[in-house]
Amino acid sequence: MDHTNPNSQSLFLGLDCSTQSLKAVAINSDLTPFPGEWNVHYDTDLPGYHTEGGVHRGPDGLTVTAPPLMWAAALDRLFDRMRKSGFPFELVAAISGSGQQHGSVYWRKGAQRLLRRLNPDLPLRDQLASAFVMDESPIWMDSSTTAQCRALEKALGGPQAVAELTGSRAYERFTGNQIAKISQMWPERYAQTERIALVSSFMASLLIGDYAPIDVSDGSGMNLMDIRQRVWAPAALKATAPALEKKLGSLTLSHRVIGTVHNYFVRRYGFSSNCVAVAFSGDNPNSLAGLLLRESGDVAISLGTSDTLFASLREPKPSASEGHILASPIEPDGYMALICYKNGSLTREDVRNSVAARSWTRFSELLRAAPPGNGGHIGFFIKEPEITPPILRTGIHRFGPDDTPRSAFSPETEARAVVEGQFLSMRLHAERIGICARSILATGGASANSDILRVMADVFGVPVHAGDQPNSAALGAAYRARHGWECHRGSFVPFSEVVAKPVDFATVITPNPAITALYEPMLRRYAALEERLLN
Ligand code: XUL
Repeated sequence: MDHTNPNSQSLFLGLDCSTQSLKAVAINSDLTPFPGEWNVHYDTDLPGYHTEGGVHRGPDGLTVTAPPLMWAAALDRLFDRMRKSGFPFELVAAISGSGQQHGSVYWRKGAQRLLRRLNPDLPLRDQLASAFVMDESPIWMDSSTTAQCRALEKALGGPQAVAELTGSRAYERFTGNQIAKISQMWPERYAQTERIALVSSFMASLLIGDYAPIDVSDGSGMNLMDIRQRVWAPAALKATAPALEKKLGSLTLSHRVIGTVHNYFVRRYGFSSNCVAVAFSGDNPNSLAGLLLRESGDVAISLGTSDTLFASLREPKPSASEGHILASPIEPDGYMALICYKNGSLTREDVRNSVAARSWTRFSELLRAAPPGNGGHIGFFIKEPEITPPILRTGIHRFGPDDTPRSAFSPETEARAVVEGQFLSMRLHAERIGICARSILATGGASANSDILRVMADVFGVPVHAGDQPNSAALGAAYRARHGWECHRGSFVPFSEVVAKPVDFATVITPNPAITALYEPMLRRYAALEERLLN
C-alpha cells in the first residue's frame, strides 16, 4: 500500500519497550485508538531469560541489567501475537517507539552487517545472538557508577557545571557513566564495540535493519549531550571514554524519519515496504507527547515501576541538586523537566504486602483510616537505592511527630506514610527545580487508586486528573509517528497542530484546602528530615 499520500485507512503504531514488558498500541489517522493493545511480559512470556521484573540484579545490590537479546525476542513475540489477532500490518504508515531511558546496548563490530541482512525466515533471537559485546545491558535501575560520576564532575568543573552543560549533574544510571564503567572494566569489549545504542534507538535499529540514531530527547539522559546546542558535548565525551563519538553516531531531532522498516518485517509480518520509522525516544519523553503537556504548570505524574514527574518547560534552569532537564521530544527548541524516583510501585507494593495482606482494597482502607498528615508521622521507604534524593543505602526510616526515629508504625500509619512521603518528596523537589503545578495528570498503574490520588491532590493543593491512560508512552510514540510522518511529507508542522486532541481524563479529584494547609509545615519537616538522612 502507498502511504505517501494521506489515507484515512492509515495506521500509526507506537511501541513501548519498558522495564517489565513490550507493548504496542495503534491509532488511526484522526488519532482515534485502533482497537486492541498487545503486550509481551518478559518474566512470564520469555521465561528462558530468567528475569524478575524484567531485570537481573547483581550481588552488590547496585548493578541492574537486562539482556538485549530478550528485547529483540520480545519484538518477534509481540508482532507474532498481533499477526495472530489479525492486526493489519499493511496499513501502518509510520511506527515510532519508546524505551526505558538510559539503558545501553553494545553492538559488536560487524553487527551493522547482520542487521542489514536480517533473514525473514529466522527469528531475530537466532540471528543476533552474537551481535552484542555485552550480553547484559545496564539499565536505569543500576546505581553502580558513583566513581565514574564523581570523575566526570571533577573533569568538567563540578556538579553544577555538568548540569549546565548536559541538563543534569552526573547520575549513576545516566548512560555516559555506564559507558565509562564498561570501558574501564572491560577495555577489550569496549574496543570491540562498533555502536552504542540506547534501548530506544536499539529497538528502532531492529525495525530499520541498520544502526538508528539516538534522538535528542532520550540523548539528554546520558550526561553526554550539550542540552542547549543538542549535539554531543566534546568535553563530556572526552572525560567519559576513548573514541566515543564514533560509537555513538550522530543525534537526530525526535520528529525525524530515520528509515523504512526492513524487509524482515515486511516479509515476516506483512508491513508495507513504504512504512517509515520515526526516531524512537525515551519513555518519559513519549509520555509527555502522549499526555500533550504544553503549558507550563501542566504536570504529569506517572506512577509505575519508577515514579516520574515531568512537565514542559521553556526556560531551562539546570540544577545540580534536583531532577533533569531534557530536550523536548515534541518541540525542536523546547525542553522538559523530569524528576525520577526508583522507589515507585514496587515499594508501595512492598508496604501493601507487609500491612495489607497483598490487597489494594485493604491498603486503601488502611490509608483512609489514618488521618491526613498522619498525626505528624513521616516515613522514607528506600527499598531500592534512591535517585531523588540520592540515598543509595536501602532501608526504612520512620519518624514520629517530634522527629525522633521510630522502629515501626501501626499498619494504618505505615500505609499513609509511604504514600504521603512519596508525594511530599515530589512536591519538594519539583518546586526546587521551578515546576509549580497548576494541575496534575496522573497516569500509570497506581493512578487507578483514587485514595492514592486524593493524597496527591491534597499534598500539591491542585486538581488531579486521572483516566484510563495506562499506556501514555506507547500512545505518545504513536502520536509522534503521526507527527513525524506529517513533517516528512512536507515541511515541519508543530506537534500541537497535528495532535490537537485534548486528552480524555475522566476523574478529577479536587484538593481540600484545609488539608493542603496541614501539609505546608509537614513539607518543611520532610525537607529537614531528608537533609538529615542525606548527611
Ligand atoms: C527516568 C528513569 C526512568 C526510566 C524508566 O530518568 O530513569 O523513568 O525511564 O523506564
